[in-house]
Amino acid sequence: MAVLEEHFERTIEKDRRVEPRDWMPEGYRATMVRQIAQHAHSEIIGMQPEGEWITRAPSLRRKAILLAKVQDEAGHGLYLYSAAETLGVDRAELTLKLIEGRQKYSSIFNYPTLSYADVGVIGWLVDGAAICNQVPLCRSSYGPYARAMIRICKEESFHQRQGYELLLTMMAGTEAQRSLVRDAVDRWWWPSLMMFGPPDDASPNTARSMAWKIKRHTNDELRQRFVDMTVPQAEALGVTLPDPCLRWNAERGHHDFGEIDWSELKRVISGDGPCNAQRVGVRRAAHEDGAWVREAAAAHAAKAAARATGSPDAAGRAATAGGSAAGAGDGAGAAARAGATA
Ligand code: FAQ
Repeated sequence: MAVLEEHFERTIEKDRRVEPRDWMPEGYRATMVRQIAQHAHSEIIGMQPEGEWITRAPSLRRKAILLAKVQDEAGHGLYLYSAAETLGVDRAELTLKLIEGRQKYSSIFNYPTLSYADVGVIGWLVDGAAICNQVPLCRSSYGPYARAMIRICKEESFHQRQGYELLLTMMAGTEAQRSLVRDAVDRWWWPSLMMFGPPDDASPNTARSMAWKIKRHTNDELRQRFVDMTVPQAEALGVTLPDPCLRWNAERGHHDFGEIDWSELKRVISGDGPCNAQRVGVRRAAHEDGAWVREAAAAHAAKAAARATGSPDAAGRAATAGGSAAGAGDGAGAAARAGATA
């Protein structure tokens, strides 16, 4: 045990990656499962606010871009659930925890998208904040998470640009379009700053996660980086960020900004944001609607295994699974039949 522990400590110290079969302290495993699961849930729930605008996109081009972006978020969720599974947890179990409110997802996705400008602002600010937070996670100590993050960051970078390009187009349009952009920026600015988590002196996990090199920067460091990165982009866009205290501080070499309403973050995280119930409700309904697909897929896999091994046991299990899938509805029956003849 002491040898294994020493090996783990050396891996962290030498900045090497911890891999799934390596020994790791239970606290490290639990922290990774917590962070990766919350991150995966955020990507999946995060499809909803923008997804609501796919059918209302103002042109075919905008619809194609938005569809691609929302599909990317689904892909990110899947890579991340796969990374979590390397730690010995089951994706079905994680999904259950999400829809029963036992696991968190990012506060940012509990706000409504009121106009098409919100799609642009989410791309610019929310994906911008996500990039700031996630680029350092490409060097996170857990191998599967760090590697998943590389592709995710490349795609987030496309998302951020498409959002900014949409806003540039709207700002060059009519006064009504500019006003939609300003309104969206006013609503999303403060919640975007909250994405980075509580301030360092109220962040119970940061010190341990930094020591294990899971996190490479504190919440406040990343929040500051985001503000410094975003201010010149706002100027180029021609919008004013809704913070009268926002100004360059030459002494610090950073922008100062106003006090964040931490009570709002607490409220939203604890389930009382404007859209929490709706977001989890939609996810729960999608999960329940998909039950027949899972059952049919399991029946098909069992039949394929039975055919491969010629095992009567497996064949029996296949028949039972196929029967329950067929009982789940018309679609399930069709899928089970397809499985039987495939
Ligand atoms: N919302 O001690 P800390 C995206 C919780 S993906 C909700 O500071 P930690 C892509 C925290 O979990 C966005 N909960 O925690 C996209 C902890 O609770 P616990 C998601 C929050 O882990 C774009 C407690 O508060 N990104 O946007 C929040 O050291 C557009 C104490 O906090 C990630 O998940 C919050 N904002 O630091 C998709 C990135 N902040 O578990 C669609 C990976 C804190 O102890 C459209 N995660 N909490 O009960 C991280 O970097 C970290 O987990 C932090 C939190 C920085 C989020």
